[in-house]
Amino acid sequence: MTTPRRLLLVNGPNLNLLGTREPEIYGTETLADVERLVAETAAARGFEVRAVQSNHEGVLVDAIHEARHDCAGIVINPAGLTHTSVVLRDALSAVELPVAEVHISDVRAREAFRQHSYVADVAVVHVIGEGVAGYARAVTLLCDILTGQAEG
Ligand code: CA2
Repeated sequence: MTTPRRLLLVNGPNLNLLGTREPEIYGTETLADVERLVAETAAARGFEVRAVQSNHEGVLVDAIHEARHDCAGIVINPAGLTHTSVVLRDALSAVELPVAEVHISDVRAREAFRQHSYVADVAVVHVIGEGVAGYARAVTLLCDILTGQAEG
C-alpha cells in the first residue's frame, strides 16, 4: 500500500478558545487560524490535513485510531491532556504513526505540573514555545521525516 499524503491535526481540550482568552500566553490567533496555517504548510509539501479539536478525550482517541487507516502522521497539541493522559499516549503509541507534539506556550518555563508530558516519548518531533507558528514548523519537520528529508 502506498503511504497516504494526509496528516491528522489534533487539538485538545480548550483550544477552541484560542484567541479569545489569555492572549498574553497563547496569542490572538484562533483555532481556525491554526487549522488554516497547518493546511497551507502541509499543502506546500503535498499533504492534505484532517483537523479535529475536541474537549472530550474519547473523541480524540477515536480520531487517532481512525488515522491509522488513511494518514501518514499526526500533529498534536494535546493541551492539558499532555500532563495527565496515559490514555491519549497509549492511543498515539498504538497507531504507530510518526507524531509531532506542539505547544504554543513554553511549558518548560511554566508551572511544575506542566513540566511532564505523557506524549513526549511517543513523539518524534517536539516544538515548544514558538507560538502558533510552531505548528508550521512541526508540520515541516514531520513532512521532512515522511519524505525522507530529515537530517542526522
Ligand atoms: O501551550 C500549549 O499549547 C498548551 O498545550 C496549552 C494548554 C495547556 O494546558 C498546556 O499546558 C500547554 C491549554 C490549552 C487551553 O487553551 C486556551 C486558549 C485560550 C484561552 C484559554 C485556554
